[in-house]
Amino acid sequence: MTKRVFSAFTASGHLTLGNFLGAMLPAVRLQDEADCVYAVADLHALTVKHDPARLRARTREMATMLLACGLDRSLVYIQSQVPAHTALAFLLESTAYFGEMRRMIQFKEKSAKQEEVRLSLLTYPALMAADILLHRAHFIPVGEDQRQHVELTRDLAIRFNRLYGETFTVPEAVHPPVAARVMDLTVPTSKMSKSDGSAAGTIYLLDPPADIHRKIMRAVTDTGTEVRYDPQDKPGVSNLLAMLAACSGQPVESLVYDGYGALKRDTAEAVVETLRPLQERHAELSSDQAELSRILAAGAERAADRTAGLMAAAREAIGLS
Ligand code: AQP
Repeated sequence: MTKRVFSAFTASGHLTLGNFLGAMLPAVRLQDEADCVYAVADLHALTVKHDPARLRARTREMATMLLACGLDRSLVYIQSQVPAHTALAFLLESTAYFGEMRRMIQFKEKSAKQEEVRLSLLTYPALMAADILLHRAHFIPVGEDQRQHVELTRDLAIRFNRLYGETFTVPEAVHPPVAARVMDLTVPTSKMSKSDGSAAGTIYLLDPPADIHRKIMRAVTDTGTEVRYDPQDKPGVSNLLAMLAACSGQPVESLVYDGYGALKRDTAEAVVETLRPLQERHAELSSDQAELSRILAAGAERAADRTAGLMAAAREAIGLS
């Protein structure tokens, strides 16, 4: 049986090298062996303070980037253009417990940083579960930070199936072997993030080569001069080694360096060369906005068709008429 794959990217900022190595590159590779669907999660971006015009622009930029990085062989669409996502989310909110939502690490971390916490920040893992379950996905390529949300999705699917009869496929997260958690270059103990990091510590996929070189050459390294992969004791150096391994395709153990300078130069070069084709394709696709709108509208229509059966089954199982 062909395996089904789904993943989504929140339109909360410009995509980063963390998003690329943690989820986009694995997603591209899965296309050869599975039926893949990828979405821009614009609804997830409403869970924190946002600017409407900026959200609209970022949603399109992100969709363009997903197509540019090679996912144009998959079904790509915008989450809010398929109403079944929010319809199924309510059925899953009605399956989830307040206690388990409150325990989500992302909720704890993000809510601690804000004065006015939107209710959707608490409940959005049910929407994420709906995104995944709607497509009856077997595998979810995601970075390490999303492990807990995929676990919750599995719990909700199992609970719903037990209470109302076999409806959902129970999915599994797949993480890349290296660079599953790319760290901020200036604070290598924090995750590289689109909305929550420093510009100096974050490599954005559309950064010009000179910016990438500068950010990597200034990356915080660890005390001592030894180059060794040890994320616990040497988080800065290990982050560079993981980025270099993921971009060059070489195993991390094979990367041998005498000092930090050469490691930084090679890492910067590898990142620039990895992003170059993606940036070129992004420029081409961006020059035809009408074509982009057509691709996304067709994607949303196909996604709505593909998910209608599952949505009907979930409604029937839970007792809606
Ligand atoms: N630093 C990272 N290293 C590896 N993978 C990462 N991902 C995110 N950051 C890293 C993976 O990228 C995919 C899309 O993530 P998302 O858009 O759902 O956002 P997120 O996980 O909440 O992380 P961000 O990019 O930092 O966004 P914001 O700023 O909105 O919180 C996921 O598979 C994620 O694991």
